[in-house]
Amino acid sequence: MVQERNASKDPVGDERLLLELYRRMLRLFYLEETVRRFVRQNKCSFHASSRGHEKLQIACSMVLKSGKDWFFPYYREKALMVGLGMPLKDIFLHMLSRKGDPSGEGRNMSEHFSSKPLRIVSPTACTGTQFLAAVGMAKAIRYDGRDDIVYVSSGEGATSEGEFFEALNQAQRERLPVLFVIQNNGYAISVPQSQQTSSEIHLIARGFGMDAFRVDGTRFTEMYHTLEPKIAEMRKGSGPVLVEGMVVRLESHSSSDDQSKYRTEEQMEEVRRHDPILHTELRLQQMQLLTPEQVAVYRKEAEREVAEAADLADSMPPPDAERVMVHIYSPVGPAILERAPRMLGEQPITMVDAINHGLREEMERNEKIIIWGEDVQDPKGGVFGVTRGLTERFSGTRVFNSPLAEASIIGVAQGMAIGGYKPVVEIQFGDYSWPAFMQMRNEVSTLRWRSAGVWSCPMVVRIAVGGYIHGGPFHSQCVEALYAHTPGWLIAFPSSAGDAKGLIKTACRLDDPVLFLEHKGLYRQVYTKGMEPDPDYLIPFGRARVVREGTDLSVISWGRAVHMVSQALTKLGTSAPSVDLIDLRTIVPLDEETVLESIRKTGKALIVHEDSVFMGFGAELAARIADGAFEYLDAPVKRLGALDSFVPFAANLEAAVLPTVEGIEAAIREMAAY
Ligand SMILES: Cc1ncc(C[n+]2csc(CCOP(=O)(O)OP(=O)(O)O)c2C)c(N)n1
Repeated sequence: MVQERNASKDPVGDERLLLELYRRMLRLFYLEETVRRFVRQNKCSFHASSRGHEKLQIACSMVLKSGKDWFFPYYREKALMVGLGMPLKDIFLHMLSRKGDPSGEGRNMSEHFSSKPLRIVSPTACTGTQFLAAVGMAKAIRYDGRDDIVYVSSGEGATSEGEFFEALNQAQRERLPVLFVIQNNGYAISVPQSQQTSSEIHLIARGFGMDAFRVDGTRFTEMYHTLEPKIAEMRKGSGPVLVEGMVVRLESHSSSDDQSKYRTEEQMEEVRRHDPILHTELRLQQMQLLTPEQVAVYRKEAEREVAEAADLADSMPPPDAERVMVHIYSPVGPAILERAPRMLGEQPITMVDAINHGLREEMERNEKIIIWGEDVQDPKGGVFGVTRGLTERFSGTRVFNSPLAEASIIGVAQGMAIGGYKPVVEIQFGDYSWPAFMQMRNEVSTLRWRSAGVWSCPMVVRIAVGGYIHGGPFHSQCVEALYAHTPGWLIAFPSSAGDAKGLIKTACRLDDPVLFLEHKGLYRQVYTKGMEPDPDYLIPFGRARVVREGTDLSVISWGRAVHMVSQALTKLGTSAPSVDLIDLRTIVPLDEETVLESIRKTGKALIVHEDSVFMGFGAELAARIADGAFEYLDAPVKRLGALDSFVPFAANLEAAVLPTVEGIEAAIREMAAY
């Protein structure tokens, strides 16, 4: 270790801080140089250098508390990792995607660091999605009454994403402890900031009423002096802060980019004048804190440290390919005692009541369950009344309205789930789940897997779906097929009150994200009513219900279509074939065995669903039947669903597109005659 020369007081009041900054920046420098070499050697396929951002990132690591505060970083933050104390070997294991990579065992792209002990939550490559999860984590911290701070960062380009605005809005409205750190290097790949916005990032945040300011991110003293007191205030509950750090990008956007195509040599010359490391090195010498000889020793020491870590990581083999499917789902399921339910009361209940009672019972059992969504709070209790009475029973802290922003509903739920809560959120209509699709498809679904089981976000997303309510093209969609195509989610789609209660209760106890699809045409239907199962009755996911047994034809269905099949059979009366009617109840996991067993008995399969036929979930079922029961089939597998159209508004047009009882009747007759 170098002996530092005694010198005059530095501007921060503690010269050790400057020396520590320098030491960490040097580590970063050699780290980036070594990664560059690994890229040239084809050992690393994605490198986004943090050179030019390092002072801002390390300053943040020095004003925040590593291991206590929470970090939702982006892909250009190696310097932050060094600053927070991530072991250099771990950084290389991740950059090289080697066995033992603690950021995700080689599943996540390099530059996406994660660490449970350092509270660095595994990021995705999506620009801007992280803002909402950070807000959710800050909410969890607020609920716990702790004084941790949540750091979330991005470049200036990513602030054009809607999630950024949604996050500013919610963090400020709830005065949550989120530190937004926007690293403005002037470019989003090749796009200059002038093509992103006519405003300035900190001014945008001020528009939300947030405490926001701009600093020169290449100067330590200014940043440190500005940030330190702000952080202290934030710990006392002053609310969110946004800092726009003006930095430079010294390298190309990434190893896949060549900035010489859009930045001139003169521009680069100017940028290099702001090199944060050279600046500090010069300053330390001007302040007589280090001699040129000591600078050389500091450099050598950092270079050696980095080289050792790089060699160690480089000696590791690639990750185990056999484990690639591990951690898509949790290995832990709820303990379910399989038995017939004990029925409560004298009167049958509707599906709305069943879900409401299920939620009520689970909230009583688990105080971590928090419900939010558009209009869910009392007195309205949801546009379909499913959550009615729950705010009154459990308070507005546990059941409340969200802003009208679906990406926020899901993104914030992810963060709160990571923070140990169990969000049970509502998306008012399946048709409006699409603003949240990025969160559902890339964030929530992948978290457990991409972090190799280190992070998870179990939650329930209730979504009202389905047509036959004259809701037109934007209040009628059946969304199961699009979501079933995304691993990581479990999907329930009940057709009766009793099943709805048993399944929502299980959903609330599962350790995975669950999509709970509720057909709004069934909510208050007389034919979905049933006696109420007791509070201990849980239905396992992946267990279909055989609605009626028969020998001639298997009909596989779910949701409202199950009732339409029953109605068609009633209409057929004595001329009906003997039908095995299977209600899947859950789409994921799929009870393939019950389906195949039925077909082995009947030799014929008709799949009936409400969603359109092309690429509907019936296509998957038909393929599985072909794979698993081909030798038993006496007829081609038939699918019946909506036309490959949108659902129109006028009653006669709606009837022309969605499946009809008459159509099902005809299909059953046709199959029986085959
Ligand atoms: C949602 C999304 N859209 C596009 C991309 C592709 N992309 C990756 S980085 C990037 C530019 C981001 O620039 P900025 O936010 O300024 O950060 P910087 O890389 O400059 O640090 C783009 C367009 C992405 N990863 N995610």
